[in-house]
Amino acid sequence: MSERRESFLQGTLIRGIGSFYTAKTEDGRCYTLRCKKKFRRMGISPLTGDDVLFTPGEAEEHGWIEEILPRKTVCLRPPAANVTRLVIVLAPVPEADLLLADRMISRATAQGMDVLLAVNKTDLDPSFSGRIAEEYRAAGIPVFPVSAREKTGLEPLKAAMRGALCCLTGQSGAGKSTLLNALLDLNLETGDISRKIARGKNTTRRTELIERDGLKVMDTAGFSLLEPEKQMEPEKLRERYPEFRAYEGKCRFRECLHDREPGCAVQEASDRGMIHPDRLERYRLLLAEIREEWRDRYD
Ligand SMILES: Nc1nc2c(ncn2[C@@H]2O[C@H](COP(=O)(O)OP(=O)(O)OP(=O)(O)O)[C@@H](O)[C@H]2O)c(=O)[nH]1
Ligand SMILES: [Mg+2]
Ligand SMILES: [Zn+2]
Repeated sequence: MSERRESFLQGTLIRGIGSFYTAKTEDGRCYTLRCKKKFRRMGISPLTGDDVLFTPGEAEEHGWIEEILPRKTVCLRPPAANVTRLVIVLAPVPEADLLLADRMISRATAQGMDVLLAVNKTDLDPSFSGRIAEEYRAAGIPVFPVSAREKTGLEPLKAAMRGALCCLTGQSGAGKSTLLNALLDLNLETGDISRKIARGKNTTRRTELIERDGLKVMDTAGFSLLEPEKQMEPEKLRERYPEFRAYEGKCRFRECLHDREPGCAVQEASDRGMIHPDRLERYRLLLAEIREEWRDRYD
């Protein structure tokens, strides 16, 4: 086996279309591959961002993915592997859904990813990014106001994206592809919002990894719903809120979930303006949902 392994090439999957994947090697060459049936039997599908060992195909023939190397992180929505920095794109139009953003932040934090917020379309509402920055300041999540259309604010965001495999995510129409085009001088397909709604479809359909100008970044299909997490202990959620950490162990009850229990240090911090009340309110909504799933876990 080890002898055969040495004859494999190693690369990163940059896209998958149907059952065909494209792997890019370190020297920049691209190979079309299919996935061996053994992976399906094991219940594993390759994801964009996966590092793989593969056998290249002869001439025009496709090759085969032989092995998927251990993943640092996994996202199922959007489907991506090995992302270490998540860039959530928010915009005033279509209206930003911060509960959805908090769900993404919670999942990313649980996997040890860094999170950045890119608040796009500042040309439409210059004050919106300030509101977002206020909500996430206590969590230490950096906010980058940008206008992909007017190409403003791009350099600080670009600098913050260097040195990690980044993934742009967020609602359809927030401007992920337009932003990547502006950041990296690309020509990804974008679509206007009314057309998206009319078609009920995303413009970007699949995850695509782009390497350019020292950045490694994925463009992904937007979405507007994220299912509640199953099988998650309610006590785990509070650990995913960086702004709660300073108050750990300071509530009257050790097991306090910061859900309006008496003597809650997190509530007191929020009353003193140290934690944004809306973010705390949304934490409680997510907590209620996770508790319900947890209660029904054997159904
Ligand atoms: N005014 C303004 N419009 C923008 C800006 N950035 C993007 N848009 C517009 O927003 C619409 C959606 O942009 P896309 O880049 O396709 O959005 P997306 O997030 O990639 O959407 P999906 O691929 O469907 O997930 C397009 O009409 C863009 O022209 C901006 O900075 N300002
Ligand atoms: Mg797109
Ligand atoms: Zn508490």
